[in-house]
Amino acid sequence: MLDNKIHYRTCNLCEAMCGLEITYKEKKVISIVGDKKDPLSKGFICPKSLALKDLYEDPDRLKTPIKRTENGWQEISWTEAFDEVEIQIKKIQEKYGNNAVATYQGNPNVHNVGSMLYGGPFLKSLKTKQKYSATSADQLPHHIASLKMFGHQMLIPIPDIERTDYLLILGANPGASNGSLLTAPGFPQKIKSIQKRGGKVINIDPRFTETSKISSQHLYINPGKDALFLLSLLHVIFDQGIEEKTHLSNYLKGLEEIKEIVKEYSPKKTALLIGIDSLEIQKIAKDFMNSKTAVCYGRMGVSTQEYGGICQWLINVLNIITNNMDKVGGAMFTKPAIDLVYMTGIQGKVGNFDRYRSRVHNLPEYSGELPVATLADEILTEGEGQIKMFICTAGNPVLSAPNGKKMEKALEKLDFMVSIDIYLNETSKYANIILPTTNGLETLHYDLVFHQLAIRNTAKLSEVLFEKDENQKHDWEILNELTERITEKKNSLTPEMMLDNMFQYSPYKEANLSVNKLKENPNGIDLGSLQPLLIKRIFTVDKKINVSPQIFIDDLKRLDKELYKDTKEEETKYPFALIGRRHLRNNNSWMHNSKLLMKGKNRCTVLMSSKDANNLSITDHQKIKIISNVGSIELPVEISDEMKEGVLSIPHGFGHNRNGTKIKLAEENAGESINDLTDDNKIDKLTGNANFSGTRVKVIT
Ligand SMILES: Nc1nc2c(c(=O)[nH]1)N[C@H]1C(S)=C(S)[C@@H](COP(=O)(O)OP(=O)(O)OC[C@H]3O[C@@H](n4cnc5c(=O)[nH]c(N)nc54)[C@H](O)[C@@H]3O)O[C@H]1N2
Ligand SMILES: Nc1nc2c(c(=O)[nH]1)N[C@H]1C(S)=C(S)[C@@H](COP(=O)(O)OP(=O)(O)OC[C@H]3O[C@@H](n4cnc5c(=O)[nH]c(N)nc54)[C@H](O)[C@@H]3O)O[C@H]1N2
Ligand code: SF4
Ligand SMILES: [Mo]
Repeated sequence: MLDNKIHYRTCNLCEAMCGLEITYKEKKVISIVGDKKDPLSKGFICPKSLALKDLYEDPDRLKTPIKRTENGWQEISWTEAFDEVEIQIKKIQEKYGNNAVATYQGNPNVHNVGSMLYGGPFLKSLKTKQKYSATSADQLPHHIASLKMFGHQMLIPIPDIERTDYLLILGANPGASNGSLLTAPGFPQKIKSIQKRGGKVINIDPRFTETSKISSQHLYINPGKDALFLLSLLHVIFDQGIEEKTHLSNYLKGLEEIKEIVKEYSPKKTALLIGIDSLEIQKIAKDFMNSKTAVCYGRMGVSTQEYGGICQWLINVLNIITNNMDKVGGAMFTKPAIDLVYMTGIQGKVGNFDRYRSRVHNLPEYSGELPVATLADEILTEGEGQIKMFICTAGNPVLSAPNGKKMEKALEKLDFMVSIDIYLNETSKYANIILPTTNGLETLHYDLVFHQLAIRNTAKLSEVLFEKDENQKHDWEILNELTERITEKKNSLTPEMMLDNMFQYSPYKEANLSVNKLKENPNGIDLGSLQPLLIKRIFTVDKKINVSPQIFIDDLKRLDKELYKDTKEEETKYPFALIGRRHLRNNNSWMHNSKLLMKGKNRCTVLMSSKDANNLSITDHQKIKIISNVGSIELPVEISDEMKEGVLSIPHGFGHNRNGTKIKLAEENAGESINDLTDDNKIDKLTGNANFSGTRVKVIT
């Protein structure tokens, strides 16, 4: 009889980086609990981590490359698969040019060290401008704000939620999402701790969410109006007068400009549009500025708005002018063990914006990629530069990109498609070849991205728990093989060797970090709390923090023109504004095949306020049709006074009712996809980010 063994690792399913203690025997997980010795998470976990066992054991997971033939899917050898992909890339690029091959990198790439290290060289080898990722359906505005203000796309301020006295949360629901661009395992407990310390947490959301429930105060806002709300907060704060000199004062430029601009946005003028009383706006502004420390945090719900860029810019401005930027208890910057921001910053690799534009819709490039909202049209629109081949890595754009039905039409039209994925799902079913990868417990993990975004500096390496089967490949092995075949150059570095190279540049010299040292410390190593450090890292050309970048100032003209326009006609035709929602036991589109997570009642419902339901004589659980200008879906209603009147909510990531997939449990809990309603032509015109929040819809009973 073999004994039970213990394995420590970081959960890589969401951004929280919780430490896990896994008891196992041979190749069987016996239990997963929180690792109390993990210096970041200190024992916290959520129910999703337990699904790592389901993922490992899932009979639907692909383990061998498969090829779509006239007689259905056929298993093929890795050599045959790589040969065919190589031939197709070369053939199509030769015939139509490099840009005829497009790529899309989905969310799990950033949670996978192999994909992070080998994805870049692979994309580079293709020499194509048609690169896409989930970034432009998510956090793109954060990057543009950081690039334009601080001079580096990844210099993203992290709210110091463990030390702040006042946390203002807009468009984020850490109570369900566990936090994003803010790695803070146990976020909900931290919200409660702020209040226990005598501080306040204010939550602004069109829905009374899991986060609202534990906040000191929740205020309903009309979807899409946060830019106006932020402008009005700044109006009140400048009006009160702030002269205090800060450690950043000598490094700021553009203060006078923003001060002048916000004069136009008094709460009296904006309150009605925002849906928050002007006295409340004034109170929040004054409390924010008078708190010893305060920080404003805005995520998905504000990034994916029509003015997502303006929102993320103004959030930074608010934190700066109230003397809360780069300050304990305010918005801070990290110094991780592998300090990618610093390493790239000193080399001048800070990111780019708008060097060129997309072919069909003239949308701006961001650091070599184009907005995913235009991907389908780039495939469908004929002419020079049309996409003919598509390589999708750990992505499910049929369910995650706006206007999923159009995406399906586009994928059908391709000459060739490859998916690097663990499932035959709504997107990969359009591939000619699927290259399956290892996942979770079968992988080595070091978080290159989320240590960069965490509330505390720590370092942790997770070793492989269960060795992969002989025929399986890691993401990095697939990406590396493809890169070698295209470039005809051999790369024999493993992820461990690359990590060791990077540790040599670690700012923690005295800690002597290396792969081996981290293997000896499987719970992780604490490197201390965040410290002010921005001045040494301002990467703008003039070494100033730009409080009023011209692109945002210019974009305010669009806001002025559009936000005050008469929308009665549209609102009569489509009386409801639609928003999304996350659930603790969902993970975007791909974890609905886990038995453990699918327990409980149907989650893919439309939330509607009782007043709206009464007006339309809709009863609880009644199935209704929801219609937008791009499509319609049918779902049961859940009457819920969490919702603001006139606003509906549907979770994203469902819609597993498409034929030809192999995800049995997900198919049985199919739901419908909200992105069959969202419009690919609705974007933040400044950044190109998808605009999901506030999609106009009507309902038919
Ligand atoms: N309406 C609406 N749309 C949204 C959102 C929203 O809130 N509302 N959210 C947006 C956001 S924030 C994001 S990040 C995107 C996500 O968009 P995507 O990244 O396109 O979608 P995911 O659902 O994360 O799909 C991940 C894919 O990776 C596969 N996979 C999982 N693990 C691995 C692995 O280890 N290796 C490989 N190779 N494949 C793997 C899964 O099977 C799945 O096919 O969706 C966006 N879309
Ligand atoms: N359980 C779970 N956790 C996840 C994920 C998941 O799918 N499930 N996905 C992961 C990913 S990829 C990401 S990016 C993060 C996202 O993490 P969060 O940003 O916390 O995402 P959401 O939970 O979608 O929260 C967005 C909030 O914005 C609100 N909102 C919508 N429109 C507006 C608006 O116009 N104004 C304001 N003020 N609020 C608005 C919504 O009601 C919602 O409460 O979560 C990550 N964690
Ligand atoms: S919060 Fe995120 S990282 Fe932590 S256990 Fe849950 S899924 Fe894993
Ligand atoms: Mo995301």
